[in-house]
Amino acid sequence: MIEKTFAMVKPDGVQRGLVGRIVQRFEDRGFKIIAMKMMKIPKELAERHYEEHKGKGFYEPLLSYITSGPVLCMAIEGENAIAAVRTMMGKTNPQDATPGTIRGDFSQVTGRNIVHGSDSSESAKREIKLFFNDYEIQKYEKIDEVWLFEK
Ligand code: D4T
Repeated sequence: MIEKTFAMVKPDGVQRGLVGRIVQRFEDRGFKIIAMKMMKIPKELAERHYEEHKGKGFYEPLLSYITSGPVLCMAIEGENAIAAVRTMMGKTNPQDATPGTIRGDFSQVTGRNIVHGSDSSESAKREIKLFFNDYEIQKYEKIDEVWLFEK
């Protein structure tokens, strides 16, 4: 099923100059980037994004990390995109992330795990809405689609 998901290169990924290589991986897979923007996340938005973690020990450090510098936000579309993008990112703790995944190749600790991807269809919808306005989501056909998918 064709799905839309939300993905983010976190402040450490931006600072370490990994934006291009991370975006490249999604493009190489044939995923369609349907929205993209850089922003410094305001504290209130970070709190809404991570509201499920409120009260946990890592919540405050997580908020200061995610608001510490610009991030790159993306909406990505493709076959089974929600799970597929998470698989490409690897496990939350980079020590458990397989080599070949983004976290497994570029990061070492959970608190600096360089990317975020929505973990369910509900989160994907919620996060796309949280970070993008409707007019920022592009609806377009890419010329490689006839070769990426069966008719
Ligand atoms: P995100 O949301 O950043 O893509 O991470 P995950 O979806 O892979 O993992 P998560 O929601 O469980 O955690 C959100 C965020 O919190 C940080 N974290 C998490 C942390 O610093 N310590 C921890 O013990 C956990 C579980 C990392 C990601």
